[in-house]
Amino acid sequence: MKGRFLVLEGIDGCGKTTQLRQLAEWLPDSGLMPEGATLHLTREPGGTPLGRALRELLLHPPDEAAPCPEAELLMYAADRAQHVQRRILPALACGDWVLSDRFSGSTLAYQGDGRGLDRALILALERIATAGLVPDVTLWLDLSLEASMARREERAEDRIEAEGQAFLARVADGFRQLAAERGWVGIPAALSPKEVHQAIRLALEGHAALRRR
Ligand code: T5A
Repeated sequence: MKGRFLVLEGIDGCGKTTQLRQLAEWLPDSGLMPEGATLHLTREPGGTPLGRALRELLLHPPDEAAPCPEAELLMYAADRAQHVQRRILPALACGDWVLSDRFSGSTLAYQGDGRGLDRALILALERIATAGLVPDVTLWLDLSLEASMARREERAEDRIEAEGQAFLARVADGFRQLAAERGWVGIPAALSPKEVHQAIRLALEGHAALRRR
């Protein structure tokens, strides 16, 4: 028996954390998960103890420790390798379900489209870090750049968010392209949290990859 792997992707502030919480309440009793299966909630970076240390260095490093783009790419890959090997694959092997806030698509969008690092190199690292694991469903929360900035206006920015509007615009374009290439489920994320949750429920209930086998 193999579990299912679900991922939420999108630009900063698109509502992943909000929706993850709502899914945590709904999914276990949705009738989609088999009896006895547990739902594991996780995120990247930071889904393991090693990942939490890397997350701090990636998002809130002291100035002198801020990684260069290439080091940043390798740190996200290291976080993912540990996450896949220590947390995601063991859970899936038990028949459990895993719901992750971000996965490898984020690296293609942020380090690829945002930073301009070589796509072939990122894809090679993706193969190592994921060990070939592909999400059963990726939900892409599609939010405009303007709405993302407005939602985060009052919050302190982390190192990636502080890259500014032009960077985030490239990331947003990258996500749009990836969603089309990889068959992600697009969810209109500018609606109210309740409406977004409803759209996600409908998408999951009708998704072929989540039917009982
Ligand atoms: N990163 C990550 C890379 O560069 N490469 C990688 O490979 C990976 C994995 C992660 C950072 O690392 C980068 C991307 C990120 O910059 P993070 O803290 O996990 O850092 O950052 P985010 O994933 O962007 O988390 P955020 O908290 O910023 O955004 P969320 O989780 O998408 O949004 P959420 O739910 O916290 O909502 C943001 C605000 O909007 C409101 C919420 O109340 C909150 O105030 N909101 C809504 N308002 C109106 N309508 C709705 N529908 C709303 N939904 C939420």
